[in-house]
Amino acid sequence: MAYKLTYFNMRGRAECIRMIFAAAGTKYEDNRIASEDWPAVKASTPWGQIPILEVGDKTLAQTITICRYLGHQLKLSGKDSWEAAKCDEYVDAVNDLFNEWVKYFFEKDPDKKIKAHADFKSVPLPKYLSKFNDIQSKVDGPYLIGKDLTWADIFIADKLNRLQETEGPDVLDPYPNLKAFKEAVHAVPNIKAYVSQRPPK
Ligand SMILES: N[C@@H](CCC(=O)N[C@@H](CS)C(=O)NCC(=O)O)C(=O)O
Repeated sequence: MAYKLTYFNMRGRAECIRMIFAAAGTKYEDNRIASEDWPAVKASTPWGQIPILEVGDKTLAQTITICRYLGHQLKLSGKDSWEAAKCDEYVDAVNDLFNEWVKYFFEKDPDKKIKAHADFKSVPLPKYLSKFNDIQSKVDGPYLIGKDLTWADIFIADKLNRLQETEGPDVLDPYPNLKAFKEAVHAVPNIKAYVSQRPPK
């Protein structure tokens, strides 16, 4: 199967997709477009946005859909339909957290941004991190769903990495199970090798 991933020359939404490919040891074309080329590419995408994944002559859009599809293709969706559904649940939940994060992160007004950031840190951030920490503490294994790595683990570990970048490297310290989970995902040999040589941003 020939896979071609198209995104900007940055981590952003595409990084979890690159990490899924890395984890599975699957080759793909990492098509990183310059922002000046975006208007020409935009018209050819299904929803006017990237990332997109071309699979042979077919095109798939929407980050989570692409991750879920690759999870099934590359055997990273858990052992049964229940575990596959838990992957969806946890990714939807971390996405809810990031919907709150974007409210402060992309706020242009400096005063509103300070207030929105304080709100984010006081309510959704601890709510979601403590719930994920609790979920992980009940799993027999290092990940969130079970003993085996899933695409949801990779998606969520990448988001936790983003939180460490924006909220500070110690943001996971009050959540030891979650912190250990994030580190376990990044210690998977194929992921570790990929992350050690990826572009800095
Ligand atoms: N729901 C989409 C959102 C994709 C999205 O917002 N992509 C941004 C880059 S992160 C984009 O294409 N921006 C350029 C534009 O909208 O013209 C997904 O999850 O993939």
